[in-house]
Amino acid sequence: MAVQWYPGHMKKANDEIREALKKVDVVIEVLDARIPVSSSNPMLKKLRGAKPCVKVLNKKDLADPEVTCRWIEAMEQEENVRAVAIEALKKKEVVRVKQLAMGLAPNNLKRGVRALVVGIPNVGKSTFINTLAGRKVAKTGDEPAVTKHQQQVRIDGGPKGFDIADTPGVLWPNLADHRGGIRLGATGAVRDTALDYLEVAPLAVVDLLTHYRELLVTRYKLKVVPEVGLELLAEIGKKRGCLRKGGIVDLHKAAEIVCKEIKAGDLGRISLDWPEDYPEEESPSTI
Ligand SMILES: Nc1nc2c(ncn2[C@@H]2O[C@H](COP(=O)(O)OP(=O)(O)O)[C@@H](O)[C@H]2O)c(=O)[nH]1
Ligand SMILES: [Mg+2]
Repeated sequence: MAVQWYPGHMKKANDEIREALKKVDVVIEVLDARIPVSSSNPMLKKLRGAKPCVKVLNKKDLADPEVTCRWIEAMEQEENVRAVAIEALKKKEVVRVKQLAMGLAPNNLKRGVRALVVGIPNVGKSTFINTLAGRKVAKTGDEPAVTKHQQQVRIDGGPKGFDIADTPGVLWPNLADHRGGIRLGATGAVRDTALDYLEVAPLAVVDLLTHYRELLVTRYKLKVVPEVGLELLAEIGKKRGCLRKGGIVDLHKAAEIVCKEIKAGDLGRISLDWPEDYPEEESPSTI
């Protein structure tokens, strides 16, 4: 993994978030719309307690719209939680998050509403803050963990104002959940160079086969569709000419192609976490 999370770092991040939460009225939790559970932090729900929360399903342009709708519905079952799908570069959609946050905050505040933006690396927190602020206040990038220091940003002043703070420290994803780790890898939340393509791709293609068989068959022009991950990957490799001497399929090359194309959204709009895979009591974010 590009970012190593050690118990010491996790404790520090936990303490920082706990302190930062005391100062705010609302939490804005940014998630990757394709993997709203796998891209969540396992401790956040507990840390947040009863504090109101807007769950932002960002990168909706890459996710399956129908699945995203169902996630929103499921998330809003929780009291004091609103959920919305956005593209962080679209001002109108980002402003909607602000409106939802203001609607959840106590209405007797003399000062403006204060919100804390939280989320694991690479979900689009900085992009969101920049779009809302209308200027580049937070560094963005395709690399996880770009934000190292907390930043406070005034969006509007006065009693009707709105202030946001970026996550202090770095929140980690649920490292105990292997399935989630694979999905984080497949969507590019974990940096390419550190990714073991051959570990991610066979499981990712089986994931895709479950819900997006047609997209997979169309993209790779598959005639034969094996159910076993490595065999399916080999079939894709053949179609893409990933062959070594003697006609042996170069699985590594095939795995790299598949990972890059899923990450780029080349297969179409896909969601890897589905609400029915996560009954409430088993949700990793409630651990
Ligand atoms: N397709 C798509 N990409 C996005 C969106 N929001 C952010 N990104 C990209 O995701 C990457 C990580 O964004 P960044 O704001 O740095 O994430 P942070 O680590 O959470 O602050 C960048 O390459 C962004 O351009 C979105 O709504 N759609
Ligand atoms: Mg950032």
